[in-house]
Amino acid sequence: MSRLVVVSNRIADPRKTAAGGLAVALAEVLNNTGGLWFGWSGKIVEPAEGATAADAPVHVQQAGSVKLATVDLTQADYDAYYLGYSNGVLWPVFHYRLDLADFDAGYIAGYRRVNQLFARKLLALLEPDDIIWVHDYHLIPMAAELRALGCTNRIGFFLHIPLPPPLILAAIPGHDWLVKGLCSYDLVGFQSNADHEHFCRYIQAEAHAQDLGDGRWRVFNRTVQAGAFPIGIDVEEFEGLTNAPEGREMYEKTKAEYSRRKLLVGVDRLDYSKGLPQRMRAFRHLLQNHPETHNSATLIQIASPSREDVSAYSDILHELESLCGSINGNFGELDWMPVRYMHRTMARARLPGLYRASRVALVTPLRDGMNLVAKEFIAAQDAADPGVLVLSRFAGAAEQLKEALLVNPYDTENTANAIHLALQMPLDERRVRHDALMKTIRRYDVHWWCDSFLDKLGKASAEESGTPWLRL
Ligand code: GDG
Repeated sequence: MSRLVVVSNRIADPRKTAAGGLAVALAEVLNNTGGLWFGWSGKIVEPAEGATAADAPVHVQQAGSVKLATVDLTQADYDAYYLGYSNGVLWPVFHYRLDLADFDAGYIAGYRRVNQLFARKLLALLEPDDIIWVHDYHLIPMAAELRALGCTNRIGFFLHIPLPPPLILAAIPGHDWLVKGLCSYDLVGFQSNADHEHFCRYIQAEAHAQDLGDGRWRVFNRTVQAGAFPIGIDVEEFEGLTNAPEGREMYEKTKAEYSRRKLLVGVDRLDYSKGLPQRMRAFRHLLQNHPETHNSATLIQIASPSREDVSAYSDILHELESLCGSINGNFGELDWMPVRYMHRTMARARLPGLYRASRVALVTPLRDGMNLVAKEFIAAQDAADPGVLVLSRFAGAAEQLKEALLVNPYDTENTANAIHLALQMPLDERRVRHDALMKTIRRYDVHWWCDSFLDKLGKASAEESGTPWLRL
């Protein structure tokens, strides 16, 4: 069996439970193959005198049978590659937010420099038979940079965030360079059929790609395969967390504390893609138009701090704080606060208890690759008395989770009505919906995601993908 090499911007120590389902799933495959996980160390370190960023050492550490290898970044590289191009250009545009993109011409060079640095450092650690799996928007040009150094290993890529329609993608200066980078992989995976379709439409319209069938394309003089591989969660691991002492304790405490109310829950990174102000407006609309919800419904919103050094994030923080404050000010009573908002990260072991104690989950991003919170909420429910998922139609998860209450988060009134419906949904209907949702998340769990992607990548013929490798 070939060794698996995972490459991502940040790596997680798979032995730590806080790492989450994705790290756990990747760790399982990495463990089986004695694999390697490569990425940024998370540290910013300036080169020693006389050295350059290219001399950065690789830190190697053994975590069980998995090898973790990381590289530090300089401040200039971090600013251009991470803050600038990845999170100032790709993140907003891929989430359809051209208005928030900062197309500073200097960023792209830093983005490319770090991808080249990673490629050079990784190459030295590779064995001929390794299968390489690169993750996410920070590292789109990795395969092309590895190819340029002579790497002939099989390389796959998975995009965790959405891919926008061709005309939005084409607004990025150098979009053709990025897509050429994608086409240097042997297999490119997307979260949803919609994202996959955007890729196909782009390469047909802009690069005259020829459809070879079965997701394979002839483009830029080579063959690339693409498909949708919706990511899932480790359902069993999450059920285990729900029934573990900390999960149960959180559940009991929350149930007791809110015994007179129905709880609604939102758990998101504080990010403009997650639609938090729109969600608060919908909740306010509910309170305005359904007085019976006063004193009886409480929304707990966890907004975990995220990318606080990117400026668009402080705007969303202030908007959210002001909305929560005004809702509580206008509707709250001495013994009832409609919104409990926490700008903190909650321990992972406590999340399932909070989900289980909640009657309704609000997962209403304006755009999301998948959204794992939706799946975690389903997995944490008591099947005999389950809660209801209100889900944005613009989350990748909406393609799979048809039995949720699907909403358009831009439509305040309809979202408020869906929340109202969810709060009142009879037990029979909640059970039927939950049962169907549970079947879907069990079938398409994180192991299915890993296995189906790696199976396809393993079968993608390196010979067929062919040379010459694309030079970016
Ligand atoms: C990207 C894509 C795609 C959140 N707050 C806390 C906390 N979380 C955990 C959740 C969940 C994860 O973080 C968030 O996952 P999402 O899927 O919602 O979103 P992104 O972080 O934006 O991830 C997304 C994902 O990649 C995977 O491909 O689904 O579309 O944007 O697991 O539980 N965890 C803890 N405390 C918190 O306060 N411990």
